[in-house]
Amino acid sequence: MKKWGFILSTLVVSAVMLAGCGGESKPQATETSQSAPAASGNAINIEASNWKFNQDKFEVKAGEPVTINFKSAEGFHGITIEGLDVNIQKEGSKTITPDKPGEYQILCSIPCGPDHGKMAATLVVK
Ligand SMILES: [Cu+2]
Repeated sequence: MKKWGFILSTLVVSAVMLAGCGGESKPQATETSQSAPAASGNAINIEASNWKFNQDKFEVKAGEPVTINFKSAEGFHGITIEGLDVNIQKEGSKTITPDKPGEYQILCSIPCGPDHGKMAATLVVK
């Protein structure tokens, strides 16, 4: 919870700073820099639909914290990552630091329908 509070306040401070700087520069420049915070830090976005994930493979670096953002874009799904402490249902985020390089199976954790068993992706830790 503290983390989110920090991120939120950082965003607010950034927004205020951008607004302050924007007074003298052109509006286009402000818009471009506003998209920067979303890309900061290591994060992967996994989206589930009926019955697949948005990517077959997700790559992260070993030894670096990565935030896994999960969302059920269609239907009701969840994810577990075998060998890693990740279990998110419907939607949510979890930050992990995978230490060991390798390939980890990402599976749907909710019996979601006829092709539930086909829902699989790979997390590659390099
Ligand atoms: Cu499922």
